[in-house]
Amino acid sequence: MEMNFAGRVLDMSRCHVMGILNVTPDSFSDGGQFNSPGAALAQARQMVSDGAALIDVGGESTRPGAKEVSVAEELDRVCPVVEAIARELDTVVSVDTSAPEVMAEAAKLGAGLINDVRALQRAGAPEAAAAAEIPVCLMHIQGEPDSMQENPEYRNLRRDVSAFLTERIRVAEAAGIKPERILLDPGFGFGKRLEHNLDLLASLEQLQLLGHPLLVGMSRKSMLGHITGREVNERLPASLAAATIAAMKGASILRVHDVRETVDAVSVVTAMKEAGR
Ligand code: 8Y7
Repeated sequence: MEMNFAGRVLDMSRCHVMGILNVTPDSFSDGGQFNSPGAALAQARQMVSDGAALIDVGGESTRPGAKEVSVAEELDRVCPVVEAIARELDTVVSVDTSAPEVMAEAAKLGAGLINDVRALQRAGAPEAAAAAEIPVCLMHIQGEPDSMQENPEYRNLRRDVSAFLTERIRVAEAAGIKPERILLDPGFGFGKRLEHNLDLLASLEQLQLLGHPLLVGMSRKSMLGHITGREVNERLPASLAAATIAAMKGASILRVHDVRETVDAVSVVTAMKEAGR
């Protein structure tokens, strides 16, 4: 169960930690802290030394209600950082983008994963991802980030999420993306209320049945705020509990802000799984 991320190979039967690196002026939990390429590289270096196997570089805020950025602006923010991390650090560089131009350019600069919260729904995205010849994460989303949390409804949540991902896999493969390069993500918080997020977490094993490794992101999200009543910067314990549950349930990659702490939590799950085999 290995996956090749532009030359770096990860065993997807184990759980890895992906550090979040926002290069946006407006991200919800660490907005504006890492805007220059040098500061971003320093933050990435720290996350890699804390045990991040991947770094997810994002230049478009997808928090509910965020404004869209132009492709030119996204390229400006993301490319120098992708290039610097790929050149300097021993880690997989993931590019968090929905824009085909950014996918193509980032892959040229050494990115090893395309993380598209719109699951290649933008025109030209499936073809760009196929041509990049690196893995892609297809995430479930209902609606668009600016309006997705307004009143999300499902006929049958688990079936709807599964059907959406199955269709996106079909589109990806039709464009020439190899099945061994596809990861899936239930998209916690993307057009979902608390009850939806909890049901998807409870049934995470079901998504594995689609036959692709899972990437999940719950770090500091409002679902954890709703459960605990904590503000965004006080959600580390809840984030670690969520990460532990996802690792137990077989997630291959956890997208998180707090790398060091999450690596420790995951190491307990991994140690238990190894002992139990
Ligand atoms: C996710 C994500 C975000 C997620 C994947 C946040 C970019 C919102 N969440 N990508 N991106 N999965 N694959 O709160 O859950 O971090 S942004």
